[in-house]
Amino acid sequence: MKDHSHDVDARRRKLLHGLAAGGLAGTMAGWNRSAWPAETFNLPFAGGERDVTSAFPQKGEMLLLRTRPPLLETSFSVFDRGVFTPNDQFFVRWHLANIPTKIDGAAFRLNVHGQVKRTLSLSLTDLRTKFEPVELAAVNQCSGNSRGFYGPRVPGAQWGNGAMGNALWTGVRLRDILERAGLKGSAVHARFNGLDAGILPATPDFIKSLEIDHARDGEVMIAYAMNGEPLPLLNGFPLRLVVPGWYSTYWVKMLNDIEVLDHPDDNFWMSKAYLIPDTPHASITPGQTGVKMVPINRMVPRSFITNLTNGQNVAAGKPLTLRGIAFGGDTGVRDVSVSSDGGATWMSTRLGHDHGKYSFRQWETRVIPTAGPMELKIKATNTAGVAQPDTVNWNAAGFMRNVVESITLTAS
Ligand SMILES: Nc1nc2c(c(=O)[nH]1)N[C@H]1C(S)=C(S)[C@@H](COP(=O)(O)O)O[C@H]1N2
Ligand SMILES: [Mo]
Repeated sequence: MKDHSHDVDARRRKLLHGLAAGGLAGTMAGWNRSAWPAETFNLPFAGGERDVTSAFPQKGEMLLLRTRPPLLETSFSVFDRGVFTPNDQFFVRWHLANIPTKIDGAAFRLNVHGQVKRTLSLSLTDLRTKFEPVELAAVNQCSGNSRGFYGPRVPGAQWGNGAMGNALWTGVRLRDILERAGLKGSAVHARFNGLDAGILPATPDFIKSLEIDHARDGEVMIAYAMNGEPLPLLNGFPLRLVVPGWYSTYWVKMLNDIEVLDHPDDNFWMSKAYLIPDTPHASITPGQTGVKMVPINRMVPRSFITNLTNGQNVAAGKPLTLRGIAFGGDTGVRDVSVSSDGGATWMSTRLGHDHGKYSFRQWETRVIPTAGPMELKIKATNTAGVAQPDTVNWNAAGFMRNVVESITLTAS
């Protein structure tokens, strides 16, 4: 199986050098450059036509959902090329339009305040030299990934399956930062804010919080690098929160402020937005009311076929390689199984290298198609025994879709 881990290793060796040399400034030069899209691409649902753009700084070809604030989707074919998603094709999602277009890394400070014994104002050099560096492969997935596939349709960014990506994140443990500041006994939540803001003062600033025990679990990290390079500006240069196993709404980008609170955070983005039904698979029937809502949290398992697309013709009677990626959500992948008879029987696939429990994991198998249509299904089960649901899980916000995927091929 092909794997990007070697490229990542090579880039990682260059990382410290790179950060010392050019890595201390992020710039969005070219932000306003207009470029005619070379082509369009059709996501497989109504209204799924997208321009393919390479007009965004530090980004290669991306599917354009919205220009400002940017929503850029990763072409699904990228996920067939390896287990790590290249930075220049990593999806982009911002809520607020006022995003700094240039950040001076030398002047940048991360401030830590609130229910702490010592307030901190840390430079990027402080972070790289005064704290132990840590590395973790983890999937960053938007809560609304795959929303465009829902019926009934739901409002919000009409993503295909490309509002996700897997990267090797380098940074420091949030726990170490909080320990340096010294938490007071009154600490309840840690609240994270980035440099972006709304155009109008009335727009609620994008701020997210974690319970303090989660914040100091030793896994949540503040990343200054992604796949061995400084973060692209649009993915949060110079720092972003990485909350392994949790939806990326918590992964605050351009992070410059941490406030430790003595009460649960009930700001707009915690108490009004990003809520899910407190039901199995966060699923309700359309129109259902009176459901208890809770903040979205841990991810759930998913798996995808990456080397074949729906409707493709294949040769009958010859071995056909099936290949793809899976992730376990908030824990590792235990099994990825394939069905070539529409779900009646299942067969385990061979799993690729394990880059850690929060990473994409590749899988591969072979089938011998018989002539005619063949419905392929792919199902992941995580190490906690949680499997993808066989029927669509639906809610009004279009969050947490993780139904078993299926594609139909024709063998002749
Ligand atoms: N500062 C800031 N951080 C943010 C957001 C934002 O709007 N502002 N959006 C969040 C959401 S909803 C998503 S899906 C991810 C997207 O991360 P990416 O753009 O690096 O792929 O960023 C998260 N962090
Ligand atoms: Mo998101």
